[in-house]
Amino acid sequence: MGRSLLKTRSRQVLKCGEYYWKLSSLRSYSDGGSLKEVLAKKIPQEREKMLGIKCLHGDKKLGVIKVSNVMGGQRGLLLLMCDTSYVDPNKGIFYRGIPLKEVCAKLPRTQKGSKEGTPEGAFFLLTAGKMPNKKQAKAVTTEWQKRGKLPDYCFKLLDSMDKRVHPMAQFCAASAALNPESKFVEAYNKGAKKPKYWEYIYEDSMNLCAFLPTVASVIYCNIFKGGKGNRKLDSSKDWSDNFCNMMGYKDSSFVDLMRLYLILHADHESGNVSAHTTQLVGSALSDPYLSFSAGMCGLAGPLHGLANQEVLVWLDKLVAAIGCEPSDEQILKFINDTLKSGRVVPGYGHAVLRQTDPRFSLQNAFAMKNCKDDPGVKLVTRLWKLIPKVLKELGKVANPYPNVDAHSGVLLQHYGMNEMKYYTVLFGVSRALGVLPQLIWARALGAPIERPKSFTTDFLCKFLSKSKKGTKGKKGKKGKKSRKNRKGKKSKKC
Ligand code: NMX
Ligand code: MLT
Repeated sequence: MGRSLLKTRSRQVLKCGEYYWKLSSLRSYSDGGSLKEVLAKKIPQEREKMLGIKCLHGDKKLGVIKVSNVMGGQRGLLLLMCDTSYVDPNKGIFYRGIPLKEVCAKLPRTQKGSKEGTPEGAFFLLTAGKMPNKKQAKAVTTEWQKRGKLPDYCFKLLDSMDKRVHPMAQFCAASAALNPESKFVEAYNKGAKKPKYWEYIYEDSMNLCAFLPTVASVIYCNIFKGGKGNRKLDSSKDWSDNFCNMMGYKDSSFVDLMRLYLILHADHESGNVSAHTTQLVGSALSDPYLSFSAGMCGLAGPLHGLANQEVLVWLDKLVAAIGCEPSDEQILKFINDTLKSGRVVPGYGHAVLRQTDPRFSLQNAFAMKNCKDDPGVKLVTRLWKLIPKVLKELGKVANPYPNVDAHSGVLLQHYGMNEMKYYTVLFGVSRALGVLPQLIWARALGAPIERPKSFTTDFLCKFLSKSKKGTKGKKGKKGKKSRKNRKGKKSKKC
């Protein structure tokens, strides 16, 4: 592009920036401020950057789309933009550019005596894009304590649920049912303007996060503890501690495990089913309660979050079949029998990762420090060495190594949480910390409604016979055949 054209384009960018987002009317805030203040400062800069990229580079190509990509679950296509986190196939997840291990090490320890950072700090990091200081992380904890009183109608809904309704179905129902609380819906109906949407999505996200420990603990106590349990938030406790306390767990080591768990499961860029569903539904301007609920319906699938339940079901079957301390040969036979029966080995494999998931390794490190002699932990650690060998031999599994779900259940069981049907709810509570910041940013940057174009098989066959013709040359015999095909009524021979 010529210099003068570039200048004109850049001027246009600034012009649209000023016009559309009214940059000058937004206050500027210091970096040490609250989460909302940091966001309010960052958003105008990011809007300007995005607008510039779109205006200057909108027609650049990011790659080619192969038929196999489309038919293979869009694997490998660069289709989504997400700044909260990024998955490197070999190194795993980075929150805002920081490897997860470092995130865990650096998050401020705000609770006296705790060895872990808080999920509230992780929410700050994912949302604001910077590591919070102690005061900032603590401020999120205080905000969530203040906002956390669950409306009565939600308690009533949960109390009315039949115990056979799966905990994840209850979690999805309660999250969606909270939508009368939506500040976004209220503002939208009053005619709020697009540049302001993010502020209401932010309010809804903060409130939803604040409600989740109560929602999730009521589900736990209703299904597994005969409805008994404390339903009140304690202002001296952080988010995780309140959650554990309301479920009836007081052990400080378990609370630390919960803090770690809720940090580790929060975000995994935006292509995974729960994050993408939340984004997709949010793009129709459905409020965060509905969008999150939709994402959670996706997390409830056995190939996604429900795998943490499936792992424990599978381990229980293994122990029932071959005992607590089986030989390697017995384990290998059990794995092969699983595969022969047409089932996957839960907790292993990944669509993007090509190495052991660092979230698995971090849980294993916690286990080695706190409960290395636990029989479940020992078994999971042994399986880590054996399962990849078997999966590699199949020759079709892209990633034979363990993912996040392979470890979490045995740690929970060590502390007495044996209700495996409940495990995915814990994953869901954590996932809010990633998908909601993604939603705030989508509205802040004015992301449009998602609507990819689909095509019919017939279109594909016609397209393929045309491209076949192109490669064979116009005069070739086969070229003529395909021209005939094109004239024919249906081109089914692709
Ligand atoms: N056990 C047996 N077969 C497997 C496994 C596994 N753990 N992982 C992949 N395969 C098979 C897969 O079923 C497919 O077979 P086919 O062609 O006959 O349909 C083949 O290997 C190729 O699949 P991949 O390209 O390796 O995996 P893909 O990207 O399609 O799927 C998962 C990724 C995670 C869905 C898959 O690895 C899986 O089903 N794992 C077990 C379930 C699980 O642990 N899910 C949790 C993922 C993490 N999370 O929390 O969401
Ligand atoms: C996740 O955490 O969402 C899972 O690892 C699945 C994924 O990233 O595809």
